[in-house]
This record gives sequence, structure tokens and C-alpha cells, in this order.
Amino acid sequence: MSDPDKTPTLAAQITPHGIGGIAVVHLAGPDAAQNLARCFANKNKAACAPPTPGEIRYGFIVARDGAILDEVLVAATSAGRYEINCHGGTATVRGVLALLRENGAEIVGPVRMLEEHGSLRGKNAIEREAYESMLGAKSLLAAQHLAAQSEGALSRTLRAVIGDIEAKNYAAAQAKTQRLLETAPFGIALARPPRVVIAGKPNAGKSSLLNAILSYERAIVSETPGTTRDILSGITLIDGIAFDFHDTAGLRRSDLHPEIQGVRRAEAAMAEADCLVYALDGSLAADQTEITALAQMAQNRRVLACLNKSDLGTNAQTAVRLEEILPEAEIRPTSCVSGTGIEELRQAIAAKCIPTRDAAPGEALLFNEKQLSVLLGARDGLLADRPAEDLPAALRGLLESERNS
Ligand SMILES: Nc1nc2c(ncn2[C@@H]2O[C@H](COP(=O)(O)OP(=O)(O)OP(=O)(O)O)[C@@H](O)[C@H]2O)c(=O)[nH]1
Ligand SMILES: [Mg+2]
Repeated sequence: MSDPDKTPTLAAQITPHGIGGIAVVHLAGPDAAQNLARCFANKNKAACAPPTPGEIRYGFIVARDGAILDEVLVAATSAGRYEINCHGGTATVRGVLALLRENGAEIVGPVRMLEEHGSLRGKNAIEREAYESMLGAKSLLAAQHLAAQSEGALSRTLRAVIGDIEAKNYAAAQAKTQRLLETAPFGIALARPPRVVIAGKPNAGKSSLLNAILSYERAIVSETPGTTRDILSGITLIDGIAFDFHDTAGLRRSDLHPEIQGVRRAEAAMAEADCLVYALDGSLAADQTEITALAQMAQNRRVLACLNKSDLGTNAQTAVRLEEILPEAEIRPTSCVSGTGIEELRQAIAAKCIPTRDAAPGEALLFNEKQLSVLLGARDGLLADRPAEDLPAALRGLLESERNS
């Protein structure tokens, strides 16, 4: 059993996994120097001491049986912290990490390494989560805003809200809470691109819409109804924000096993969508069952109806039926042949998913569902005549370091 009070010696690959010229492994902790000394050899392949802080040494990583694993450059970035520059390639790095483990290090991911021995040390849970989300950011805009949260933008605002509540300055706390809640759809979308599912009957033009939205031929398009079976996805940026689009099988009854499976997958994707783009061939008369189903969908989720094939003319009856169940702004005429309406559809999707996008650089943003739910609770508490005593505790819970809590 390891001593829980003792900081462990950790090893982590901090460059991405895959094939590359160089891979960097970090080794840090109280036993890092001994660990490295057991497997590091100099240019003459003789055992040698690891470098001292500020020094870089050329040498080899040598297995216990004397086999050379890799030719490396080892830098000591500070006392007990080493950067081993190995040759890239999954097998080499795996071998080096396995040897460091045999020598006593715990193998961890880059975020854990940063938490224990790097720039995440001292950050609270929110700041670490922001950092982790920033590593997976799909756009520069997302990376910038998440970096600001990692640097403390949201933590500072939450502390200010707690301070306002403790000083019984409820109006100020309410105003800050309200602003944070407004930012949530934007912040959450930056941390996890909204899932937009394109659904509808076979041949409505769903795959054509996906291709037009992504601006490349992601999906097979054909005049044969029932072409798409599997879910096809693609990420694209709209005004600098990433959206995750999914094309699905046309919804219809079928006796064919693959098509039945396709429709099941489509329905499952629709259930998980942040926004549903329901495509209709707008040149044809829509059937009432489809309109009724669409009206039901629109009751509990974000839905946009797409009257596709507008270049073939729009069936007046279909347009009227849609207007009976959806606001005009949510009915988008499009043509995948001429491109008409595609940019407007993209903008409508972005507006539907993210009503407020006016966050200033560096502004505090809520960026995950847990934060949203705590802040919704805080707002309700603040709206009550006497705000609950435990409100500051709930907000503080977000800030606490998960590892120490
Ligand atoms: N005129 C016209 N034809 C279109 C338009 N969009 C798609 N089509 C055509 O309609 C047919 C079906 O298009 P798809 O994009 O494959 O339709 P889908 O909804 O994905 O069909 P399934 O995968 O079978 O469910 C193809 O022949 C397309 O070229 C459009 O806006 N105008
Ligand atoms: Mg298709």
C-alpha cells in the first residue's frame, strides 16, 4: 500500500499518443531521481546519474536485462522533475513507461501529472475541469474562453456571489447569478459541441443537408430512398463555435433488418440531440402523421424544420401545416442544389442552441451541466424571500478541490 500522505512519483506521456518524431515523457516525484538512475545510461551505454536541474543529457534508456529501449535526451526541469524526450511511436513510449513503472513510478495521464507536479497544482476543481476541457477544445474561441476559466474567471465570480450572499447583498448576488446562467449555453457548447441531429423521411435530403452544412461530401447521396443506414457525423464551426452534426437513416417502416437497425439508431440519436433538424421534401405534400409527430417532438426539445428542395418549389399545404405547429423562424427553406438557405439554416441552428453569445473575452462562463444545476439552485434560493443558509456552501462545493474533498 502506498502512503497516501506522500506525493507519488508519477510518469506520464505528455505528447499525444500516436506516431511522431518525438514523444515526451514526464517523470516527477520524490523518487524520480532514483527511478531514472536505474534505467539511464550515458553515451557509452554505461550507467550514469540523471542530469541535475537545468541540465540536459544525451543517453539511453536501458532495460533491466541490458537491452537498449531508446536513445533519449533527458532534461531536469527542476529538482525531482525530468522530461525524457524519446523517439515517437507507441511501442517505444510504452516500453519506456513500463520500465519507469517497474522502477516504482505510477503511470498517469497528462492532466493528473499537471495536477500533482505541474501548472495545475493549486487550482480548484473548476479551474482543473476548465483546463481539461481546454485540452479537448475544438475551436480557438473555445480554447480562449476555457483558458480564462482555467485562470480563475468563473472561480472569482463565484467567490463574489458567495461574498454578496454572506453580506446579505442579495440583489447583487442575483444579478451575477443571472448573468452566469445566461452564459451557460455558450460555455457548455464551447466545452462540448452541441449535437445536432438531422432526421426525417427517406429521400428528404438529410445527407445532402449534412454535406452542404459541412461543406464537403461526408455522406453518400442518392435518389434511392433508404440510402443512409448508419449514423454519419461531422464537426463544423459556426461563427467560431464547433457543432457536432449527425445524419441518420430515413424514418420509415421496413422489413429489412439493416434498415430497421438504422431507424432504431436514428431514433436513439434523435432522443439524445441538443437540436433536431427535421428535413422534409418541401416540394411534396406532407402527411399529417409526420406533422403530428413533429409537433410532439417540438414540445420538449429544440427543433428546426427544414423545407428542403426549395428549388423544386414549395408545396403550399406543407408550408401551412408547418406554420400551424412551429414559429416562422423555425421553418427554414433550403436547397442543397442551389445552396439557398444553407447559411441561414446554420445560423438558425447556432441561435437555437446558444441564445446568448455575447460573452466578453475573459468573462466568467458556466461550462458544464453540474455548474448549471448548482447555479439554477442558487437562483431559486435567491428568489425565495429568505435565501437558504446553505447557498454559499453549495457554491463553495463547486470550487473545492475534488482531490482534497
Ligand atoms: N432538387 C433537389 N434535390 C435534392 C435536394 N436535396 C437532395 N436532393 C436529392 O434528393 C435525393 C435524396 O437525397 P439524400 O440527401 O440522399 O436524401 P436522404 O434524406 O439522405 O435519403 P436517405 O438516406 O435515403 O434517407 C438525391 O437524389 C439528392 O440529389 C435539393 O435541395 N433539391
Ligand atoms: Mg441519407
